[in-house]
Amino acid sequence: MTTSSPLHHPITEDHTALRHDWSSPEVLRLFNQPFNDLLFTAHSIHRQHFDPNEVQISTLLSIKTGACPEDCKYCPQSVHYDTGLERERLLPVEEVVAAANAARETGATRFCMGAAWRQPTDRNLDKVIELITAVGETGMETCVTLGMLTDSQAVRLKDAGLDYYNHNLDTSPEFYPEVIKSRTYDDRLDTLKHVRDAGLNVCCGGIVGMGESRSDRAGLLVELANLPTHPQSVPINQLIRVAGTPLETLEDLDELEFVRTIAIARIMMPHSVVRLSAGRAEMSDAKQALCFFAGANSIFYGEKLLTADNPEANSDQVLFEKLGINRAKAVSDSAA
Ligand code: SAM
Ligand code: DTB
Ligand code: SF4
Repeated sequence: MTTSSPLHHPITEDHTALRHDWSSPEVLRLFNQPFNDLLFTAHSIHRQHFDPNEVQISTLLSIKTGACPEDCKYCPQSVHYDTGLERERLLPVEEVVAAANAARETGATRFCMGAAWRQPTDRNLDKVIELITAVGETGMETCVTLGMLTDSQAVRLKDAGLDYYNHNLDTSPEFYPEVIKSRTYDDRLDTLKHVRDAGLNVCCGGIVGMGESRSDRAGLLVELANLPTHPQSVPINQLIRVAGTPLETLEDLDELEFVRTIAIARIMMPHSVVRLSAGRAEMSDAKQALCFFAGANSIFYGEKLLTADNPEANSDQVLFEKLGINRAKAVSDSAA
């Protein structure tokens, strides 16, 4: 018997049921389990909390592209690396609303807007708030990712009606300085606190395949699950090796190791929506199917992520049909 529940959990969490005291050795023991045992556990937990045949759809739009002062080694938008990316100023509201309406037509329930900033200025925020208001009027959930936020900026976003803020921890605290020098892990934790305290839903995850060890993957998941509240949404990105970035020539991460990471995220954060995020354009149908079995229940849909390619909408449609996966309905639809 499947106990299904909508893909949208309220912001409040049942603290008695969820753990926030994971240790790295314990999580490494999960990683070391036989693959079938791990996937069986993850899938069983997944079924207790979600409809296993339902996936939530988000669509991304880069609202301000390139020329970012940060030095994140994976990122095509950093000013430190020559990736041949055309920079663009903040997009006008009409263009953003047109993209949001197009995304809604394809079945997306959340529209995520990303800006290549270290942190927004208060004037930047005025303009983003206009975008949030306009996208909110389409009936979609809104998410933005704008870099670091102060506590008062987070409150302004909440007051403007924003639903989710995305800010990733990216990797373990130990591996982090190998990837990013221009802001610290604690800076990220501070922003997450501001977002949480403002009452926004938190979207927070990381990237795997950046040359980190299994212990680092365990360390990232420990940090995410030991936050005071599990992030409502947990994006697990597979590194897209963009030409011109320092991580361009890294080796492939073993694909079953990626599936294990998804499975363990599901076990540790059983109520969170786990998103199979960047990197799907390079994944086979079979790998994605294993990720959905392991507990992933959200994707980015649409031919572009922020700047990188995502699978063609049509091939995702075919994959969903082959797997018998349905798109989760919008909150407003499921409440009806
Ligand atoms: N500038 C803001 C920030 O970093 O907080 C928001 C946009 S940033 C592009 C959002 C996230 O995209 C990053 O935290 C990272 O996890 C992910 N990302 C960026 N480049 C990526 C890549 N090449 N492969 C996988 N994920 C990537
Ligand atoms: C997240 O964790 N992944 C998305 C979203 N949050 C903003 C971004 C992926 C970016 C991939 C590289 C690009 O498109 O530039
Ligand atoms: Fe800038 Fe965000 Fe890219 Fe880092 S990940 S370089 S902060 S756009």
